[in-house]
Amino acid sequence: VEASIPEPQRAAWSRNQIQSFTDKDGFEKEVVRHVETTLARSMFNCDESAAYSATSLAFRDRLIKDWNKTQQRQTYRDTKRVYYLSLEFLMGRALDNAMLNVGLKDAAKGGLADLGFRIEDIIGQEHDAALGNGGLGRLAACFLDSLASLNYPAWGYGLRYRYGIFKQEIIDGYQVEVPDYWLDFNPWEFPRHDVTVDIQFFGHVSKTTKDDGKTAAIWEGGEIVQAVAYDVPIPGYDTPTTNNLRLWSSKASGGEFDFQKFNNGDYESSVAEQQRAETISAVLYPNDNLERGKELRLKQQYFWVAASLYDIVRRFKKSKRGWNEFADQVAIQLNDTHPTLAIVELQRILLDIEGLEWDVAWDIVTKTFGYTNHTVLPEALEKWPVGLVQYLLPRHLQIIYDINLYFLQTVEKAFPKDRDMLTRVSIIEESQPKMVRMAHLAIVGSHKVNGVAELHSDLIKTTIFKDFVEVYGPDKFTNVTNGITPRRWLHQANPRLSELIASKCGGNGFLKDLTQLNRLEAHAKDAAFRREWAEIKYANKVRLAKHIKNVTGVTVNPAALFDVQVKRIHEYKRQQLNIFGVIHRYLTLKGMSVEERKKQLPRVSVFGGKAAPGYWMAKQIIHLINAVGSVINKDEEIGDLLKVIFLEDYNVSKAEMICPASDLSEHISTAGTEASGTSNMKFVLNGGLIIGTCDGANIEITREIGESNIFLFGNLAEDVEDLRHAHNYGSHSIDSDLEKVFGTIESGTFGTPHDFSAMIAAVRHHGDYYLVSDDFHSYMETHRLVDESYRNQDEWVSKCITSVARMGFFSSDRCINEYADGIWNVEPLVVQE
Ligand code: Z16
Repeated sequence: VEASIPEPQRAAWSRNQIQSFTDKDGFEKEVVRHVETTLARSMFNCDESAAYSATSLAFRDRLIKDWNKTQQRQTYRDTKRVYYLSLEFLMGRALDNAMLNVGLKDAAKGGLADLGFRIEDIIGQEHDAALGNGGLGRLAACFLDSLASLNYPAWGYGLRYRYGIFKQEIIDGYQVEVPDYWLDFNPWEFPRHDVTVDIQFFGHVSKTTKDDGKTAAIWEGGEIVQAVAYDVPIPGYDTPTTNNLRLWSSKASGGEFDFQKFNNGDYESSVAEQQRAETISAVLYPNDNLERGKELRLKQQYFWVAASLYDIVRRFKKSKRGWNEFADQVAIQLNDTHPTLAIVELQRILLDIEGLEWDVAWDIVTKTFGYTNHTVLPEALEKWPVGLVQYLLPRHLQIIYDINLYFLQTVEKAFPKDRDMLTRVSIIEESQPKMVRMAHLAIVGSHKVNGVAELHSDLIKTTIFKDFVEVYGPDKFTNVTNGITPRRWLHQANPRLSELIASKCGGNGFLKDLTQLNRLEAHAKDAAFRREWAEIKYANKVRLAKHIKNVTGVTVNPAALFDVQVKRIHEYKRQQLNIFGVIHRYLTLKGMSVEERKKQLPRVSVFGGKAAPGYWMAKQIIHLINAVGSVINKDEEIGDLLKVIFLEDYNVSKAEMICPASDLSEHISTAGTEASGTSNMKFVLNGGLIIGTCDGANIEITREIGESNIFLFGNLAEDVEDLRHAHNYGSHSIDSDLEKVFGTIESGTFGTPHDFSAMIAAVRHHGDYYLVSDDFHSYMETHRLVDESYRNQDEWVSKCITSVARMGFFSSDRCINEYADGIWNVEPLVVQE
C-alpha cells in the first residue's frame, strides 16, 4: 500500500498538513471542534470531563505530527536505537506533561478560562496511567521522558494491562483493594490493529535435517495468542522529538470467535477461549520487590518479550543490513530480570529461524543486551521451576540448558575442579524442584550489568553476584545511579518554585541541564529570596492541608512541620520504625506539663503507600498507622502538636502534590536494603530535607548536598550481618524507649492489642531482621535534631536552598547519558528544524 502512493503526492500531502494551534484562540477553536464533532456534544453541556477530553485531543493532535516526523526521521537516518523493556511504566497523567513539553500550557490555561474552566480542575479529571508498582515502574517513565528530551532514538516496550495497580481504599483502618479500570477513555493511546504478532505457547520440539545436512529444531503445536500493539506518544521537553511507547495487548488469534466451534454450536467455549487469551494482559501483578512464581506471570513475560523482539527484528530487517550489524543497530535494556527471556528468544530467532551458527548468534545476543538489577532482597530474585518452563516454552528450555552448558564449560576451564563454583553460578539451581535462576541468565546473556546506586552496585558485586565478578572480571559490572525527570518532578509538580528558580538561574535552561541549579547557591543567604522560597513552601503545604481535610476530615496546621513517608509499604522500608517513633513522640508530649507543651514544635506525620494484597505484615502496619492516627488526632490535649495522617491511594499524581509540600521526608530503610530510592531525590529537589539511613542513593545525595543538610542516623550496611547474627545467637535487648512504645500498644491504647502483636513479636522474638530496635534510639535522637533545626527557620530555609542548588546530579538526563555512553553506545539524533 505504502509503495503505491507516488512520492511527489506523498510530499505534497505532508506539506499541506493542517497546521495545529499555536495560541489561545487557536486552542479554543480546537476544543470546540472536538467537543462538537469528536465527542458529539454541544458546548452548552460541556462539563469538566468533556473539557478534559477535548483539551487532550487538541494536544494529542499536535503530538501526533511531531511523533510521525520523529518516526520518519529515525527510519530515514537509521542510526542505532535503544529499546527499553520494562514490565512496568508508571506514567501518571499525560495532559499536563504534554502541555508543558509542547510549551503551550499558558495558551490552554487562557483558553479554558474563556470557556469557564480552571485548568487545574481539567488536569485533575485525568485518571493516572498506573501500569507499575513503585520505583522501578516510575524510573522507566522518567527514562522515557529523558530519552525523548535528549533526542535519543528510543522505544519503550511494555504490556497494556487492562487493570493497573489497584486503587487503595482505607476502610476501618484497613487497606481494601479495588480494581483500577483505567481504559474507559484514554486519548493517549493508539490501537494499531495492523501491528500484530502471533505468540506461541506449549507444544513440542522436533528435529529436522536441513539441506546442508545440519539438524535444526522445530517448535510446533501448542496454542497461539495474538499480540496487538497500542502506541503511546512520549513527547520530549522543548524538542520536536516524540518517541514511542509500545504496549502489547493480548487477544485470541483468528479473530473474534473461533467460527468452527461457533458453527458447531459450541459458542460458550469459543468465547471462553477468547477470554483466556485476553487474561494474559489483564492485570499487573501488584508486588513490589517480591516474586511469587505464578504461571500467568511467566506467560505475560514471554508474551511481551516475544512480541517486542519480533517487532525489533522486523524493524532491523527493513534496513537490509547483515546480522553482523545487529548489535550496532540495536541496544536492548532489561529492566530487572522480568524480560530475561528476551535473551533466549533472540538466540532462538537467530538459530532456529535465521539459521545462524550458535557462536555467531550468541555473540550478537550478548552484545545486544544490558541488564539492570534493582534489588538484593532474596525474595525478589526471580526463579522459575524448570518443569513450568519446559511445559510452557519447551524450545526455550533447551536453549537455556545449552547456554548453561557452554557457560559452565568456560567456568570449568577458568576454575578447574571447583565444583562449588559451578553449582553457585549455574543458571539451573539443583534444588527440588529445579529452578531457572533468571538473574544468572541475564548476567550471562548481557555485556553489562548495572546496579542503580553506588552502594547497591558495590553490594551486588560483593554479595549476590560475587562469583560472576570472578568469572567475568569487574568490568562487566557497573553503576548508574538513578535519577528523576526535573520536568515532571519540579516544573510540573511545583510550578511556583520552578519559576522562582528560573528567575535566579537565567531562565528555564536548568530544566534541561539540571547542574545549572548551582546558580542558586549564591542566593541561599539572601533574606528576601528565602522569604519568597518559604512562602511557596507554605502555599504548597496549604494545598496539601486542604486535600487532607477533604479526604480525611482532619484539620492540620500548615505552619506545623510536615513529616512525610510515602512509598510502598514494606518491612525493609520500615514504616513500622516511623509509627513507633510517632507513638514515642505522643507519649513524650503526654508526659509534659501544659507549659512545656506550649514550647513544642507542631508536627504532622503523613504516611501513604500500598501494601501488596498478599503481604499480611504490611497490611498490619497500615492498620497500626490508622489506629494511632484515630487516637492522636482527636486527643484535645495534643491538638495541633501532633497529627497522624494516612493518605489513601498514593500514586504519581498525588506524589506531585505531596513532594512540594514536605518539610522533612523519611527514607529510613535498613542499611543495604533499598537499592536506590528515587522519591528521596524528588523531595530534596522540591526544597524538603531528608531524615534517612546510609542506604541507596541517600549516600550520594549526602555527598552532593553536604552532611550538614541531611539528617542521617542508624547502623551501616557493613554492620547489618553481625547485628542480625547477634540477635539470633547472642543476647538481644530491646531499646527501652521502644519497649515503652510496645507497652502502650499492648495496653490497648490503639485498639485491640492482639491486632499488632505480630509486629511487636517480629522485633522482640523473631530476630528483628530489619534492625528496628538497633536503630530506634539514633532515629529518635535525630528527630530531636530536626526539631531544633526547624526552629531556626532562616537556617532551615538556607539548607533547603543549598540542597536544591546541589541536586543537579540526580536528573534522569544524566543517568540516560551514562547508559548511552557506557552501555548502549548510542548517540542522540540531532533534530534540524
Ligand atoms: C521495584 O520498584 C524496585 C526494585 C525491585 O526489585 C522491584 C521493584 Cl517493583 C525498586 C527499588 O526497590 C528501589 O530502591 C529503586 O529506586 C527502584 O526500584 C528503581 O531502581
